[in-house]
Amino acid sequence: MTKTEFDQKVQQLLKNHDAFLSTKNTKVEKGNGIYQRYINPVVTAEHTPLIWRYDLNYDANPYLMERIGVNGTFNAGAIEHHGNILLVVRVEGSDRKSFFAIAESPNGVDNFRFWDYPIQLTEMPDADVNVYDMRLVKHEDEWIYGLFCTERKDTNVPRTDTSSAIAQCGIVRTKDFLKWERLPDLVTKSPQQRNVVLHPEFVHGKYAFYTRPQDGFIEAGSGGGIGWGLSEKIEHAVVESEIIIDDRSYHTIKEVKNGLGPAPIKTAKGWLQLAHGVRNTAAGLRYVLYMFLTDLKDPSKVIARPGGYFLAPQGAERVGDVSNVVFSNGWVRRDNGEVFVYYGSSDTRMHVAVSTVGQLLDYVLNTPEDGLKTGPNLQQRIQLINRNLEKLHRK
Ligand code: M1P
Repeated sequence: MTKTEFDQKVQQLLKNHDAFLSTKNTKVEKGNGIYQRYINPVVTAEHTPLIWRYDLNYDANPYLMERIGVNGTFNAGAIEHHGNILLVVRVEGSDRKSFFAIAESPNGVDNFRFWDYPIQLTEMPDADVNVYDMRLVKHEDEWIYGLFCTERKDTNVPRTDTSSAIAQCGIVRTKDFLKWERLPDLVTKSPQQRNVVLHPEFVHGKYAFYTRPQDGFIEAGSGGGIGWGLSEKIEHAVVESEIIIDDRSYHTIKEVKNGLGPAPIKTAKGWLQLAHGVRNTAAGLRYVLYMFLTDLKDPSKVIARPGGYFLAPQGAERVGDVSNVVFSNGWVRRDNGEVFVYYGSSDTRMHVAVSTVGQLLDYVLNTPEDGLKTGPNLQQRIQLINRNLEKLHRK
């Protein structure tokens, strides 16, 4: 390739990429009345800037190769900022390492464009091996916090065990999304912590955390469930004791494990909570999203538990690097009551489903609770059928 051809090809690449980023997204026509999915994923590996992947200099890259690949973009934290939607996306390189980067959209459903530079976290003395799944929350102390999973090698295992890892909760804060202050990792009694979320308000004058204590990196062991604990400070956050507010249980969508998603949304009737539940199957783990409502004054008290899942992987969402997974750690409530639920599918790409506070409250308050057995759950359905047959004058 001559230099002229190279330059023309670069221009074409940039043009094609811009056209791709500008693609309009449209609602999936068929909905369930609870939320509306969108046809296209909102952020994919292809959305990442070309300057992150290609070396655009002829002398250094005469074949115009992709130098450093991106494998996936998923599990993003979300927030509204100056009227736009910001996603702090988990970007996974082809080297398996994740980092955080901000993608911004004017409408929250398409035209997401990454900022030029990814977020560069300050390293702690015990450096992160991998970081992922940031939950953003605008706290009443006026900082915007990002809580994320920091993963390091478990060094207390035989040398031949090259997989065991320890997950803990890293904490950063910002006011402008440009400067990020790293605080010491959260300290709890659990050997493993993932899916930790900061509650947006003080509770009894303290910082309140949703946790997920586990024995193992993958297995819940004697731990598991969504936990809750308070800390005096955020600068050296310590949760001395955790209570489980939403347990995993046999023959439910959260039999194997569960974990909170994004920070809850405050409504007149309680805190709307979104979480993921995991069950095992012959085809491997299946991750779905579910919801519940907690008390306004005591956010650790569950006051409504709709049975079953809220959103499960569907169609193309079911396939990816870790198939049969949906995972959400970001949602945004807009001033008009709309709620944009961002979710990653199969640890590969990001999607949005749009609902409203009214719909979500109706869903959590009126969906019957799981009776935990076929008998009572079938009775719930029979009652629904009876009501409908009466309405249709067939009974
Ligand atoms: O691979 C599925 C998900 O697995 C983990 O979730 P959990 O801690 O509940 O098992 C996380 O690594 C998450 O990022 C991932 O999507």
